[in-house]
Amino acid sequence: MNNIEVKTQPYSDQRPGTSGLRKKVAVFQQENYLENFIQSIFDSLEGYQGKTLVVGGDGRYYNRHAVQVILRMAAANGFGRILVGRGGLLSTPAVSCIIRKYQAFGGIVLSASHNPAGPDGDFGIKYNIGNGGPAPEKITEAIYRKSQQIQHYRIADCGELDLDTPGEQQLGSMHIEIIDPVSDYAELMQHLFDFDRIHSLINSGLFSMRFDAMHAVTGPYAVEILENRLGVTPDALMNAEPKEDFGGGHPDPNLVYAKQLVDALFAANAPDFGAASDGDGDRNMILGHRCFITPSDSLAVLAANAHLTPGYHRGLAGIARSMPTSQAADRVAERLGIELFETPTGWKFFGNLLDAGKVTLCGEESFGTGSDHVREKDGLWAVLFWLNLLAVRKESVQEIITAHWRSYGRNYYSRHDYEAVNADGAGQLMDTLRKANGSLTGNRYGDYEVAFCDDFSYTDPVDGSVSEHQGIRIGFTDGSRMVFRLSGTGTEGATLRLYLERYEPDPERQLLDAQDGLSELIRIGEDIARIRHYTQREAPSVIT
Ligand code: VG1
Ligand code: CO
Repeated sequence: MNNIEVKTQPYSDQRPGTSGLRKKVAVFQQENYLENFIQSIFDSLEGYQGKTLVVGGDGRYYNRHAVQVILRMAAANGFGRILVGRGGLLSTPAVSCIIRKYQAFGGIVLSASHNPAGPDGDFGIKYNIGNGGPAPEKITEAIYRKSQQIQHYRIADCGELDLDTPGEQQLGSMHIEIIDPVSDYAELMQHLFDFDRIHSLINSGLFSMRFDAMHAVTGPYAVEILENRLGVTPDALMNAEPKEDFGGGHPDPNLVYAKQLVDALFAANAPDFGAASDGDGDRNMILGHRCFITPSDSLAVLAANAHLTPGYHRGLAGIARSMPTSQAADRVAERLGIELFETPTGWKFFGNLLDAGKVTLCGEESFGTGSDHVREKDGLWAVLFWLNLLAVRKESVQEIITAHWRSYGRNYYSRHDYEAVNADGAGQLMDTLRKANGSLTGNRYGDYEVAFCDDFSYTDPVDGSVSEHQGIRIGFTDGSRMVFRLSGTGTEGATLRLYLERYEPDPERQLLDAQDGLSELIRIGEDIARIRHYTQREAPSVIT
């Protein structure tokens, strides 16, 4: 078998965003587009000759093709071994788990997460480093620079590889191992949580649940872990078969896109527990009988109860949350006497804190929760964590959350997204806010007075790297906050996110719907930023 060098030209738009490079499938299908990016990844790495690379994706359209290309390019570039999930499938947290377990050099994840899939949908590529986590900005910027200079790529000249038969193959001097996508991950979960106790709860006859895999990658994981190991009945697993177009859906586990599950959990005879995961299995949504847990509250509840699980019974080193995530977890950290870190949006910012042993749990408001067991957020992990808590506490989801609020106070929280708006308008909105920064302090809006306004900048406490312009924060004297930022994962126009938060210590006033609890702040936010004017939208497209 020969390796060949193919001449190519740079594309100008290969800068990774919040979570890898995400584009329309048609963009990836341009000549050499995929190959350029893969070669740029390899060109920005050092010392991988003869080492192991993990490859897998969420199974969306173009996944199989991309895996074929990556394997041939990895062989031509000198990797020694490839671990690839059967059928090219691996969830994002499973890639992280496998990189760590087999001490691989790194991994490539093929996913555009919750973005819709299919020939007209999105595709994405993410590089993960040897700790199992997303490449830090230093590396993603290096990849981008390489992509601007690329002249040729290297690829093995061979036919289609068999991705479906477990076992070993040889491609030139590189070994390829087709591995079971689920077993290593399932074993790790079993180690962290009390499967016997969860099994008893599920089979007690007193508990019912639903899990919605949204026709994305977590289907096989849910079947093996929830059904085979924990005894959940097959009819409790919804949309468990992965499809290349995710069944035409939008595998984003939230109140808007996971409607089928939400309807089931809010029906008259609703089950006790409901959960969903996203396209690549790193997000989670938690529901109880006619009740929804915001991801920010979920992080706080997991932190406050972690000692009840085998994996975390020794307690937590610290907690990290992304800046726009609510401060509910801060109150738990304070009571536990542990440190809380506030990072920019995106899981890559948690890696150093986890590696340094400074934090055990991490979370983002965007339905992401995880811990030091891997270096990605982890959807099924969060579901199992909640099941473990329900099995130990023997209370309902609703009882657990109201007790939490009573004890710590409630952080009313919501995110309003204006998706795919005009990019210039969104840019102007942010610029105008940025310029107004200093002059807002002291302004009064109804009951609220601005205490500070800034553009969030983060200095990594481990390596000192600085990340600027991570979102405009407006804080009020009563501790309420709003944050404005533009999405770094969208593929159409711009997406404006408005994050809103208000603290309510009084248990008598904690039971409002979040939109009602935040109504005045919502109005103020729309006003201050002149959202209607700049986005030409009357209302947000998604409210979570
Ligand atoms: C969004 C979320 C962010 C998350 C990222 C990747 O980014 O807000 O919290 O880490 O998606 O999640 P942005 O830049 O669009 O706000 V996933 O599940 O897409 O890998
Ligand atoms: Co995801």
